[in-house]
Amino acid sequence: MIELFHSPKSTCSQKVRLALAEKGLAYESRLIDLSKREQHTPEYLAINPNGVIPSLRHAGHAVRDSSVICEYLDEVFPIPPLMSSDARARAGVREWMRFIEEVPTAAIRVPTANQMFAKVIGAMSEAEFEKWSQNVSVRRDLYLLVRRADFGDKDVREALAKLDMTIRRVDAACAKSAWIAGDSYSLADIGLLPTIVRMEDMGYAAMWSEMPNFSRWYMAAKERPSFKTAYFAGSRMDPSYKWSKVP
Ligand SMILES: N[C@@H](CCC(=O)N[C@@H](CS)C(=O)NCC(=O)O)C(=O)O
Repeated sequence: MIELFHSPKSTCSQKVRLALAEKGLAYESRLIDLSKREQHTPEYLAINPNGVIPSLRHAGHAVRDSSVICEYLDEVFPIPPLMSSDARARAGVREWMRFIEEVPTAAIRVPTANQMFAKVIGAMSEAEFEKWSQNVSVRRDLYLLVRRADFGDKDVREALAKLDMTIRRVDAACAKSAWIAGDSYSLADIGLLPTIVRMEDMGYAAMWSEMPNFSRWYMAAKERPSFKTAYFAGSRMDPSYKWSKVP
């Protein structure tokens, strides 16, 4: 049995849902409400000590981190493959995965945080913030940044420059192949897709309007049946979405 601890709008959860859907795997959904800090409950921290989602439990064994989970699923359920059988091609996919984790995945958190929780976190007293940020050691840096009085435009601009660099690299890669890391849809495509969907939902689609290869890649990725399954109702960011109260 596969259990997935996730939330509809979490981009990292979306990655794993895309991989599960590509494999045609059913799972028990364990929803974690981030606004209620359910990621910090002792029960959840026992599954994932980082206090982040997603986590997967397969036959009672916990696997954490979206990319690790995706690779685990690909190894345990190899058909259809999301990695090549050739070691060099696999290295190519992994190079993209690491780049995607380090650059665009980190960058998208800045405009997301700015839009979703800057107001709430910025308005917290020191004591409220300390209470709220308990157990979030892996995200504390971002939250501290968000608390800075001038958090906003400059940080978002820097993040968008990294996202722009990513889009350009993908556009160049997709001039040579159908998908990011070759002619098969792979974990590299899955790794990037949720970031781009989030960008579209935040109104940044104009950034790739002049990039035909990138645009073709994005359209083809959204046309796969796995997209509809992974992005069930409520998974996209509502443009008017704002956290309205201190969680
Ligand atoms: N490297 C981790 C990062 C997971 C992560 O940051 N998850 C976010 C949601 S996309 C989260 O749980 N945030 C909770 C929080 O910031 O407290 C992965 O890919 O699974």
